[in-house]
Amino acid sequence: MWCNRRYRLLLYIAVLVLAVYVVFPSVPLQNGGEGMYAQAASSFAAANGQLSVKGRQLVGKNGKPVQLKGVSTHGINWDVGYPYVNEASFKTIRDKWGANTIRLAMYTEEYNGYCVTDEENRKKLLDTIDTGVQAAAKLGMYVIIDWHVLSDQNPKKHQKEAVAFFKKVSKKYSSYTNVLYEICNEPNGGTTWDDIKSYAKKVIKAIRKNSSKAIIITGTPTWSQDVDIASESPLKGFSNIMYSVHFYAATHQDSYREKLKKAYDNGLPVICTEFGTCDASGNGNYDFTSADKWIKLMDSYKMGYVCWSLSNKPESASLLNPSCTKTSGYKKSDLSEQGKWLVKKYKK
Ligand code: IDC
Repeated sequence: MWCNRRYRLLLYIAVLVLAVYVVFPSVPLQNGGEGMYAQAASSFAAANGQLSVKGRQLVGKNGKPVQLKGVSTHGINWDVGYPYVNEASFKTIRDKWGANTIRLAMYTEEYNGYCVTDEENRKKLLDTIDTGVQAAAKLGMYVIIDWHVLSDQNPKKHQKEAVAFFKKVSKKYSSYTNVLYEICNEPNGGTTWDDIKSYAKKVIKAIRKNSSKAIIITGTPTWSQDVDIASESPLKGFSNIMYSVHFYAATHQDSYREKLKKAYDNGLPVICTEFGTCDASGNGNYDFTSADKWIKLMDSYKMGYVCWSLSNKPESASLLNPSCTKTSGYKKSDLSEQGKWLVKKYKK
């Protein structure tokens, strides 16, 4: 009798355990060797794992092409940028918008940018990056840490700070397979490809000491438009390097798409880490016809792209309406015209 009761109890326990496994099949698979962070095994970043570059194509751990579709924050040094860096926000973007990637844009020289601010603010910037990386990891999204060179024009101007910054973050995130490093947003003001290459070599070497495989993306001359120039003389001696092309569809039309075609034909691994559907000022009218042409071209290359920007700042490039004060849980009515267009593209 006692024995029977004990067996019955064991049976109940066994059935209960089995039931839990049926209801939550992913529980024992979490953390399945995909870096030291918890993420759902079915997620995009878990499925594709450590990315690498094969020829001109970005591929996942199984060697199959991976297309990143992302959203960039506005500058995390501004209050139109950092409040949107939170897990609930990224979850909305993942689930409702269809994005698999977040870009954390950290300006270097604009207001409170990393190279022109004090230690306290630098720490805040690093904390925001950490919030973003952890949230993305948890949600199974890729995350691009962007050193947002803009008014400083030539990345060599803050090369020392860049090397120190990337040393720090690549060490901190060395076990994270969902982190990509973008080492200079948009060189401009006549910065040559040789300047960029010389800068890139230094920063890449610093990152490679901590992370042998992470994807590293370098900007290209003239606000990251001249991928054709980069394709004629790419960096040598490193692996998993990509080159960024940026466009704002109302300004950058056929002749700029030709540059991308040329780079692609020359075998350059290109990724679009920033685009908008308005003009290059981030304002003006939208040109969705031109934007559609860009998307079609990039899709034909299985190339990744990231849209500027997750903000309610009153400017055309914002994905949210100025009247939207939420920092997560965005509804369709909260989206700008560009936001609505983006969701249609990403969710298809
Ligand atoms: C713009 C922002 C704007 C901000 C300005 C700072 O949208 O709110 O005041 O930067 O200079 C880029 C840059 C990106 C720009 C964006 C739109 O990478 O920083 O953001 N743009 O002008 N390249 C082309 C366009």
